[in-house]
Amino acid sequence: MTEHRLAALQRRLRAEDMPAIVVSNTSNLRYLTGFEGVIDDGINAACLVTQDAALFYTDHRYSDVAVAASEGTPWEIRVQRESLYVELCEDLKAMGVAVLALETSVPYGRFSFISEQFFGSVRVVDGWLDEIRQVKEEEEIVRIAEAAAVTDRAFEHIVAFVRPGQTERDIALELEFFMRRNGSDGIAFDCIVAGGPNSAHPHATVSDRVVGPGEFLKLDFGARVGGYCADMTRTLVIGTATDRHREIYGAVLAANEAGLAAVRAGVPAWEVHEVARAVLEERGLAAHFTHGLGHGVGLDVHERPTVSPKSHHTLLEHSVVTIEPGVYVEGFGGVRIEDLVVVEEGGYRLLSHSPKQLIEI
Ligand SMILES: [Mn+2]
Repeated sequence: MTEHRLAALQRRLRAEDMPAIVVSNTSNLRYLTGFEGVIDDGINAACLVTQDAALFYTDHRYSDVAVAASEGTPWEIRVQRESLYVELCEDLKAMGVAVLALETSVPYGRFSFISEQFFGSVRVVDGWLDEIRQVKEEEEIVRIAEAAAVTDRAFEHIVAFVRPGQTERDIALELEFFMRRNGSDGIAFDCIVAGGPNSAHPHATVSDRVVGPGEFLKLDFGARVGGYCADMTRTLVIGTATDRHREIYGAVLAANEAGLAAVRAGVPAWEVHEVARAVLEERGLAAHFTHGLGHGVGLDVHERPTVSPKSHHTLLEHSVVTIEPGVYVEGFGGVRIEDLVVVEEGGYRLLSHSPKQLIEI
């Protein structure tokens, strides 16, 4: 049951003296209502939450399942007659709500439409749901851990599968198929499989390039279980590793371990980034580490907190974050080693259990 999530949002409304908020971001709808099997990426739906009411608007395609899912919850289902937001604005008027909060993620067209339809004033608020979502409940952590376990099994499978002569696309498809075949509903994001020079691009897109000896092969992928994502990166060497491969790999692994060791509840996220970056600095490789150390993971693969030099977030107990330092050498290749962890009071609990020693294939 997810009533406490709704209650947390209603507390925020009271604290901010805000009469109501419209939530239409799909992950936020899913989180807030807890409706299973109702909300998909194509849904036409919105939540209207006031300080003491919760209304879920959708159209007739979803009305039966929404009504069934809402049984025994505080949610009242409203089925669209002509236009969802016209009717929502009429309800606001009937309730006497004069100020309405919208999320920053609301598309501009919808923002304009609501602004025109709503007789009162509109205010955009930042991150209210993201803040609530940052601290995971036990059942959410269980799902993320399951997604991480499927991801680990996919890594074990792909290490046995990969051969020189395959293309990045062959390997990415195999990863995706394995995960979906073994309990992943869809995947958390498009698998990144990047060989040789392509591995020097942090978020390379999968190509038809053939993987060959003497190259790094970077694999960044994640399963999704019960709506919750996993995210892990491992980097292999095809053929025999050279001293250059070992130097870069060893530096990234040391940065990954230092970053993990800095994780605990209450630490500013930027400090954890800095600890890992300092390890690469000592080895003269910090200039090749060009992104943040990590990010929160949950219903979305990238969510609060941001673990980067400019982050103002703090690691909170029961947040789930990645620790993923990387070194990218243009024209040669790149290494990233990414683990998923639960932040705990005095440290962390590792959810990614795939081996991290250098693997040569
Ligand atoms: Mn990641």
